[in-house]
Amino acid sequence: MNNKIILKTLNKEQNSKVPVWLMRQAGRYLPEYREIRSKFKNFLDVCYDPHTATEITLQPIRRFDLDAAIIFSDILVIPDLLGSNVEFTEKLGPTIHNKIQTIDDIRNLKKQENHKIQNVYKALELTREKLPQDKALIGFSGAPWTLACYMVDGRSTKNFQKTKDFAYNNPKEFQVLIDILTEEVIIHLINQIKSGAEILQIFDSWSGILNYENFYKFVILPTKKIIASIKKVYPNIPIIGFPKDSNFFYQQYAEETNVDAVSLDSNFPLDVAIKTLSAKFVLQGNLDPCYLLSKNTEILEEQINNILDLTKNINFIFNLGHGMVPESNIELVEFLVKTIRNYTK
Ligand code: 1CP
Repeated sequence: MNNKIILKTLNKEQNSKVPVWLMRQAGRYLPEYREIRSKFKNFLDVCYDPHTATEITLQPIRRFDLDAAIIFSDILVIPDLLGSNVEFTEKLGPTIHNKIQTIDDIRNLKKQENHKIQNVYKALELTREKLPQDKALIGFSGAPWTLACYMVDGRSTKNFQKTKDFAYNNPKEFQVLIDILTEEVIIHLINQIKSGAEILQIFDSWSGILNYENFYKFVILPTKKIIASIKKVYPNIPIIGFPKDSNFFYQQYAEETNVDAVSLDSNFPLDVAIKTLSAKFVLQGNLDPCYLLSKNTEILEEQINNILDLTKNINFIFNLGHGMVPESNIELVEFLVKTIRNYTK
């Protein structure tokens, strides 16, 4: 029997408790995070410092009774490994200095030698040593499509139109980029398992901007390959897929990629997910992160109870529909975790 309740749920074992963790549970809403962050200029240097990354990973676990820690890192470590030269600026977010603008830029992509990505694996090892035995450690990666979006557009945009334009006009070459990223994601995720990750989550934050044809090519097929490759070596490590904002395509994503669990964004109707997905897949997420901004607990409590009532008879992991925002109220996070902890199915 597993003493980690999130693993019980992911393995579909009988479980009267609802596990909980929160996307971006470590980060700017915590003063202890801001203090450490102020000592570093470039955000990725925080991720590449194993002791600092470990400390930040553990911060929310010390404060709240969460069931899992997610390693403090970022999806953009893979583009950085491939020579994108990623910098985070205060207001703009990530900037990719070596954007992909031509076919040659894809041909010239090269894995950087002795890259600091190794420090992410050291951080996982250190975190697993320090993490209480009843808590699980989550490793993660961006999915190929989302990584390609940042590599081609060069920064966060509304609709990543440069990436789409490049993909539509250079289908062969764009597929080469997706294939390179698919291989790197597989390696990155397997390295994380070897370093102590017990669960994996694949973030496809921009999958929701694609039409069906392109969703199939750039989201479903690469994710299917990633999961098959990992399952071949580690069949028992649960994998959570998060094809954010993919509404009608969620079902096919889950069926074809063979994920163990799907993370639902806040727009996906939970009752529909229960009807269409919960028989085969564990569900996670859905609470709008903005409910953590309120000044009082009542509005949040109603939302939590709605979700708990609806998911009473299914395998469910409590989480948000997207990452926590920096303005989140710490007391409400405490309240949320306690409410779920006190609930028995
Ligand atoms: O200066 C700071 O403190 C930067 C804020 C920050 C944090 C806390 C960034 C910059 N990344 C992170 C950590 C992070 N990123 C985690 C850590 C673990 C945890 O959840 O606690 C994870 C899982 C991510 C994943 C990530 N990074 C995603 C996928 C999830 C999502 O939000 O859709 C994406 C898209 C990124 C890119 C990224 N990293 C940071 C920023 C500002 C962005 C851009 C986001 C955007 O384009 O809107």
